[in-house]
Amino acid sequence: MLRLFDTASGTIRDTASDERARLYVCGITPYDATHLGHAATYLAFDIVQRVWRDGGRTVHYVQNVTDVDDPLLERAAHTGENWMSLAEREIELFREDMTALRVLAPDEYVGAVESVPELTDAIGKLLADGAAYYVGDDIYFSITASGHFGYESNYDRETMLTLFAERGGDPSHFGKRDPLDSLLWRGHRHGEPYWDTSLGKGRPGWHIECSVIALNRLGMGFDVQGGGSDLIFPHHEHSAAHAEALTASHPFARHYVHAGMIGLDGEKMSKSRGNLVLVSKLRAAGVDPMAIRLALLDGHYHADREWTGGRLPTAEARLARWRAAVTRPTGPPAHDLLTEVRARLADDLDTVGAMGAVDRWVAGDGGDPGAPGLVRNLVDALLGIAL
Ligand code: 5CA
Ligand code: ZN
Repeated sequence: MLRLFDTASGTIRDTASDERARLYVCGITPYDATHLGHAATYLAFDIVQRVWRDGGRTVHYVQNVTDVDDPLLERAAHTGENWMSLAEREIELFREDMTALRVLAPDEYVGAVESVPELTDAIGKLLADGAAYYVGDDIYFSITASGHFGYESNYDRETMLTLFAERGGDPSHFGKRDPLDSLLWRGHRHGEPYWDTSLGKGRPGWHIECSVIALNRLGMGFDVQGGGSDLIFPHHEHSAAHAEALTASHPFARHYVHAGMIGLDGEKMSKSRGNLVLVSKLRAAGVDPMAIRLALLDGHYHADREWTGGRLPTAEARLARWRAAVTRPTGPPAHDLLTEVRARLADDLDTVGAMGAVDRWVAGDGGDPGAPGLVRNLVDALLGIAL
């Protein structure tokens, strides 16, 4: 049984008791290339999927791609590129990076653009139910429409207001009923893309995208809603509240799981700050993607952590040791190692502990001819490292 830290309850709890596990992980906003922070977050959820599959569960994994939103449109306006071709190029690069890192692909990879009809249907229903209201041509969600608003982040109102302003919200927008009410639909502004719909001309807001894409494919009460910790508020709080208002049921997800932020030079690695180490740049420089993967898994997913120049050489040396060890004709018996790696990963994805156990096997000697093959397979299946 995989146990994961759930942000909403603040505890480590069992996941997915059903045979079919349902996973939603927030996807990229494709205006710049995948950096090591994104990669670390998708790797954490890749381990979730691998542990579930290893435990005999089938996994239904849905991921979105925010292929129309302010940061993408702003970047395209800045460089003069068409926003759709920018998105298309960056999505392709992201997929190449994920494939190189051996991240298992989601079953459904769904864009906001292709989901506009679903999104307008949902927003129309929220309007009809009194959970949403017009401010001019824009439509806002009323946080009072969900009886549980705040349960996911557990932040106090002041923290919510601060984070809302920092992360794409508009607390002081005139005409809103509550500063924390979030944008569901943005009425058409000159120069911006729009759809001509029953709601009027405009484009969808951000939180409703993940809310509806997840709800319509996984249903309510799915197992894990995942992303980086910068999505705890407002994004995951609001997407849960939207779905809960839409269905008059609770909760949206059973677990809210958040990966820590990867930092560089003491600051969160981010496209807007520009302090990036790109997966594609490392690959182009000839770095083995398996070394990148090992380096990122050598730290607990939940903790904020710093990327430093020393991490890659350490991972490369470890990878070489592991590769040498599995090409030996014999090694120490490895059944206990398999049990230990499984136990470490099931305990809130303790990849550091799992990798330490592999190190100990690698350093040992023994005469079991089946062991090197078993270790190669378990490292491949559970950690996603091809030796
Ligand atoms: N499209 C939205 C989600 S619906 C979005 O946040 N896109 S993103 O491209 O900005 O981020 C993609 C994922 O990477 C998110 O889960 C985000 O939390 C995560 N992420 C972004 N920066 C970092 C970082 N420095 N460290 C770890 N994870 C990060
Ligand atoms: Zn999302």
